Amino acid sequence: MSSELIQKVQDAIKNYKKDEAVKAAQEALDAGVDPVELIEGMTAAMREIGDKFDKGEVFLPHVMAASEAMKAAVAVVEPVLKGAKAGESIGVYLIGTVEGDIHTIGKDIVATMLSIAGFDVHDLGRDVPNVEFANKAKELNADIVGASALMTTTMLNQRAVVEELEKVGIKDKVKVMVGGAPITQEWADKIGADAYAENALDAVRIAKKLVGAE
Ligand code: HCB
Repeated sequence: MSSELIQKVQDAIKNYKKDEAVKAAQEALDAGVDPVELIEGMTAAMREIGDKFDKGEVFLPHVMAASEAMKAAVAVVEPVLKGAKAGESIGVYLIGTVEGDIHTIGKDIVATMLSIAGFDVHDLGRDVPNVEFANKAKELNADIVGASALMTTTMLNQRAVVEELEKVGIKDKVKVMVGGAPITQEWADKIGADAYAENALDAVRIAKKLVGAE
């Protein structure tokens, strides 16, 4: 039952049907589907669209329509997740999508899940200048800086963020976590990041470990 309802949301996203995605997401929640499982299902649907785009089977307007449907469906699930938010802050997590990159869906999901887990999350948004990550991290005395990059071109700015943190003298005080579709553990190691997270659940688990909350 639960998988059928998740499938319904996935189909709506893959068919670019925003209203249906919203309706199906609400239906799934009402039927008691786990909100985290629901978001994971949506993520898988979005990845399929990305693969099709890669193969030239769909084009940018399709990707935009699917991402609009996904964002609308995520918005239905978010209040439910936020209702489960933990009380006291376990650390300050500064997150943003790197300079030159406007992909926000994954970053937003990570921010929501971290916030539910008890982090005090500050979201810089998208296309964030490298230096802004460093300045804001210093100002907030952040525990973790999370830089999201979805393109092979913009992932280079994750390295630039690490360098900016070094320049303002806080690289040894703050942990850097990197994520996004083209990112790997190998890349994280190469640029001197402290951690790589493959998805939002991973991000929460690793972030908790980094601040000693697990
Ligand atoms: Co976009 N796009 N796109 N896109 N896009 C990608 C990323 C490509 C891989 C598609 C492809 O070619 N196969 C590709 C990049 C190729 C490359 O590497 N060079 C690409 C391209 C080329 C572009 C444009 C340049 C297209 C154009 O204009 N010609 C343009 C970018 C402009 C720019 O940024 N300057 C563009 C635009 C768009 C939109 C606007 C249509 C839309 C984004 C809407 C939005 O975000 N508000 C979009 C989308 C949706 C995608 C795909 C299809 C899906 C991305 C997504 O939302 N995935 C993507 C294909 C793909 O990723 N395979 C495609 C779902 C989320 C939930 O997964 O991986 O983002 P996620 O996040 C995960 C995970 O990575 C991790 O946790 C998240 C949750 O589980 N994580 C973190 C992410 N950040 C983290 C940070 C942390 O601290 C910790 C963990």
